[in-house]
Amino acid sequence: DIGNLIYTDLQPFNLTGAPETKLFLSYVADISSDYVRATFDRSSKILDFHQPEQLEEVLDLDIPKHPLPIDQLLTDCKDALKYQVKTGHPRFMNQLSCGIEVVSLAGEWITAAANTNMFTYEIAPVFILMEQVVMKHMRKFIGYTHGDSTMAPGGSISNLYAALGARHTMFPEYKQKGLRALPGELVIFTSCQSHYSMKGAACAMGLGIDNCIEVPCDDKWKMIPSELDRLIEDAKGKGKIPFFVCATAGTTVMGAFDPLNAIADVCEKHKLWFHVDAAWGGGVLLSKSLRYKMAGVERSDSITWNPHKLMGVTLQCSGVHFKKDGILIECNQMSADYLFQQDKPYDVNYDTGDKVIQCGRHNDIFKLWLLWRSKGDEGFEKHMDYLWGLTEYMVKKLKEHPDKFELLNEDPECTNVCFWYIPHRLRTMKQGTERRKILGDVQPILKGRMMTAGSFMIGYQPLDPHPNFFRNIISSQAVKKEDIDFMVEELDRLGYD
Ligand code: ABU
Repeated sequence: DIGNLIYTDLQPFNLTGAPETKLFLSYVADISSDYVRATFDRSSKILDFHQPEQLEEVLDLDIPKHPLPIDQLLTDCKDALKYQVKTGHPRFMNQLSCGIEVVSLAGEWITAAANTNMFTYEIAPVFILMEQVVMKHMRKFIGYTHGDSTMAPGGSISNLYAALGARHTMFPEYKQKGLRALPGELVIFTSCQSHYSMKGAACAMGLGIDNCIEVPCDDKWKMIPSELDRLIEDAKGKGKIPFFVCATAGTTVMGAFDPLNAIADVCEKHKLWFHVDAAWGGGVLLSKSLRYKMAGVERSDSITWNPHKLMGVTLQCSGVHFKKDGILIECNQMSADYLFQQDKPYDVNYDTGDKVIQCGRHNDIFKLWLLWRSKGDEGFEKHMDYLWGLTEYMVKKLKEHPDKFELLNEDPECTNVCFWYIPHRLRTMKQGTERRKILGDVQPILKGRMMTAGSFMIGYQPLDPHPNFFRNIISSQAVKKEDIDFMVEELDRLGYD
């Protein structure tokens, strides 16, 4: 029994503490495995919802003055998971990243044990090589024959890297001189349905939100290329300097794919950098029957693609890929002598840390590599096709009940199914502003009820001009048709009145 021991009884403090250390870690692994088992148990709740002040009461979060015994630490581990939302539960369809793939989880465990930093080959030799192999493999799916890539902490930062690379290509002097090197105001173009990170990039880069121009979309939420062309001309007419166009492959709310070939034509005409934010939709590239949605992606200069979304890799796992090699290092290199010595006993091109604006970089590759090894390309193709099959099933189910569900995207391009649940009292109410207002008020109430019940979770949001509606995401391999059936029935049970 190790319950009364404290941290100094374990390694590295106690040099003879290997057996106790192993036992402690095996208990922790058991807690984690039990949590995974409960996650996949459909009879378990997704969450035990507490308001923040209630949760503060039931949890002991204080940092003590004196060491706590191992038993308490094990209880702390259990408690942390007890109130956590089971994002891998088959009925959790709330975010773009749902589900837990156990091979990827195992990868995350090993990653933590290796506890290294991805900035140099010196301290992460295997993982650096692994990253190069996987990034090259991803670039092959994109259609880049050469190029360079880096993993980054999330899609927003990946998009920022793309914009930084574009600016550097156009104005290399910016790196030394900053704003003084620019002949005028730089402008980014992105669709009105795109992720807010492009606005964030415009802020972070000193352009300002006003210089992140939103291009109107058509009735399928896709960027209109002729509008892009018009807005570029308009910006030029005002003396501004367009430099970057972001197309979206899988918009956050509706899952729309922008027409990449037509946007590429506009970019070529104006000689602008063409970036594709495929943080969400990138997984379609792995399926022969789905990759047509991103036709033209090979014409892009850069692309963001998050394996922690459709590919189901444990959070977080994101990357940005460039068609041309050398941009990341030229743009971001600071040559810190203490880290990136040029006279190391190996080829220092393998020290990838100077390609990014971060210094410390988490190892996000092992879990992706291990998962990809487990499935092969073939397994990932099946994985994508499965998600799309379930999405079709869900749309069919909702269409069977037109009195209860009103679909916003009747033919979803991605796995986002957007709809209103219509409570009984509204079913006979005539269409109009009043009904739409009530409908918009009802969805958050219903969301609150599902969180209290803990039976399933889906997200909601308004999207101009539409009031609040649900966005159901299918991105987990755990979801089955029975979960869709359950959701349809449960929405009606919780929201009927
Ligand atoms: N763009 C980050 C993910 C947002 C979502 O899960 O809905």
